[in-house]
Amino acid sequence: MAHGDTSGGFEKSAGWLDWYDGPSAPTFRLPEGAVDAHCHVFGPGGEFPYAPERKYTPCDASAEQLFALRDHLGFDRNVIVQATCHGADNSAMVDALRRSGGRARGVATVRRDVTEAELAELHEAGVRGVRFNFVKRLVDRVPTDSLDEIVAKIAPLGWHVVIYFEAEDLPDLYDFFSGIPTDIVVDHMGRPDVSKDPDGPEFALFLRFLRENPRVWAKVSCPERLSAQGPRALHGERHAYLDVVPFARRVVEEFPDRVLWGTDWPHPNLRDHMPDDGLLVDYIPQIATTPDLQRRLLVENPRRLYWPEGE
Ligand code: 0GY
Repeated sequence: MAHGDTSGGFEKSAGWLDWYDGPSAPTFRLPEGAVDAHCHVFGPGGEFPYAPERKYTPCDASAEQLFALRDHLGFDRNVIVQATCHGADNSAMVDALRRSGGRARGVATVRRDVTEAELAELHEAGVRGVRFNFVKRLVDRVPTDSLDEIVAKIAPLGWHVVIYFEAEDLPDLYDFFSGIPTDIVVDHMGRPDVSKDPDGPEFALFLRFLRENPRVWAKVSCPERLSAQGPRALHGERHAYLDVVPFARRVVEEFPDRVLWGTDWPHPNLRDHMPDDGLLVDYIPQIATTPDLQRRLLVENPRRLYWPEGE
């Protein structure tokens, strides 16, 4: 399979950018044992067909390609998150977990009729969480009505819930999310509008959500997706996405034990630019400014959540 192909007779969505082949070597040296806590695998479509209800068809991005990126950037482990283009068929993600030699854990998407046996199989493969997508462009229906039922099934396994939503929807969903009884991980800081003031009411609500709910964690990931400025380098060629920094840095500094970071490779649905993953790694020391914060963000926190049993 060549880079940028989509196999299995599927046609890649128009305007879809291929993931960046040949990422640069980061200048920032990741701490030993670092975890890329948000990334995906796509297909290959010929082996793991894309879901009929998908809102986009990506180019293939295989487990081998993900593991090559992991080694190139200097990560030790991955958390592979189920993406909507595979719906509730977790087989590509599970296959990647099984090939990882224990170096990947997963977050699945399941339907309300998932059985105990299916959950046990996912657990055995390395799944430790279930994802609910509230971003309206990505799903036919937001999963408000199925969430409670699914959470009742996964809670006994010690799994957590991953939620993806946009900042403008948090006021309506605040109470609903606050009632989830498990740990909750929010993708990409709840997608703040970074053209707004980090001290303004919209981001203040997100910070309040974290303050009032000690079981809520945040991924301070995806500057490339949130940035209005883009990868423009302002203070030296390896500093990019500066408009996102004040948001992410604030979350890291106030909640250093409840933050995670991931590349989001292979970066679905980006139409303006495709990030160089080496440059994304160099973004990390701008938001986690000391070795202690970096170790918590990249090693201790993800390991506590995904490898609580230790090595
Ligand atoms: C991400 C972001 C996006 C897509 C998905 O599951 C998905 O399809 O999460 C997006 O389009 O913002 O984290 O991969």
